[in-house]
Amino acid sequence: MIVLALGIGFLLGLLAYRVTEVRRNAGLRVYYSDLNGDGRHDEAYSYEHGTIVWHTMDRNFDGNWDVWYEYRRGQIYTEQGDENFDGKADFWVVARSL
Ligand SMILES: [Ca+2]
Ligand SMILES: [Ca+2]
Repeated sequence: MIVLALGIGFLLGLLAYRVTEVRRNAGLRVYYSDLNGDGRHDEAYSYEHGTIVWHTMDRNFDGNWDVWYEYRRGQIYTEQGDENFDGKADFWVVARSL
């Protein structure tokens, strides 16, 4: 019963994030979402053996990622952001300890 509930919760989560494509390669899975419905991916979550390792977003919907989160042990370790959308990170925040 718990497994069924978790499975349903996972599927509802996918719908809530408008997952449009899932790519698998060995232990890596990447879930892509189209947040504004224009047919292009705007957000991606990468999982390695079921644990999140990357999350990236295209906040201005220009087709280029502009914020990147790196996870370690399931928690955000670094955040990089491209605030002026020139393709280069303008800030980089590293977690104090993990
Ligand atoms: Ca889009
Ligand atoms: Ca962008």
